[in-house]
Amino acid sequence: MGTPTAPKRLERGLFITFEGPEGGGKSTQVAWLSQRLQEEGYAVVATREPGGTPLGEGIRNLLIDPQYEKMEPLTELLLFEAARVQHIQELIEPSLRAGKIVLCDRFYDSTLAYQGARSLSWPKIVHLNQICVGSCQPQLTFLLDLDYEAGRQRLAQRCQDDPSQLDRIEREQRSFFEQLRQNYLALARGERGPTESRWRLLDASQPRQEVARAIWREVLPFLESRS
Ligand code: Z5A
Repeated sequence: MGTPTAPKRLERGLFITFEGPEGGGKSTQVAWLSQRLQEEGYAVVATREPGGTPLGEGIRNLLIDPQYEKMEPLTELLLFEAARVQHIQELIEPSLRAGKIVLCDRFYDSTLAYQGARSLSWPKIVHLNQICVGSCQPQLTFLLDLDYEAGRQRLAQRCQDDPSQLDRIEREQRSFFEQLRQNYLALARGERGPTESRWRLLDASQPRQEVARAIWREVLPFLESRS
């Protein structure tokens, strides 16, 4: 039996984030891409926000618990950012330094899109994101764009049409979800600040395999340029 080969490491790691409204298929695509990259021999860390560390997962439970329906928008913002600081320090940066590919299901753009749909000022959110994220920036960000109706249908399937299964944020009004989708589209199109070349806007209503193929096409050049 031959000795197993060590996973391939990239010189500076590679940080890829997945964003979008609920039901867009982020978790599905993170799992697929993670498997594909590992089959190609890369060292991969698949993680999520809020979460990714024991403390972050604890904060996640607070954030999505429907019993805290009275959570203040600023409290919510600070909890997302607190979980993120822990995630970056404990998992993301050490993994990138070790040359791994980090796939993250949501990152700070979720805060801009979701908390930006609440009664918080945009500059305040941007400023807090800068403090908490610092130089830990993704090189590639996929926006899996899906309209409200399609996202809700997928969510209904997951919850087996039982509204009591919805978490605190999933219980928001339709207008909230429509606003956050517009926030995402504005970010990806560079309408809320400088145009950032890291964005890739994908139609998440396509079949899973089509979305996965589109993602792979975008990831390949990054692997080639960093190997
Ligand atoms: N949030 C925030 O407000 N601020 C922040 O800073 C951060 C997050 C970081 C928890 O996130 C909540 O926190 C979230 C945003 C907020 N609230 N909401 N709503 P989350 O990522 O855990 O929650 P989510 O985005 O709602 O997860 P999700 O509904 O599971 O979405 P997803 O990961 O994009 O989709 P999925 O699990 O891969 O797929 C959902 C279903 O659709 C599933 O049955 C799949 O089999 C199916 N699916 C997936 N792809 C397809 C395609 N292409 N066709 C058909 N069906 C598909």
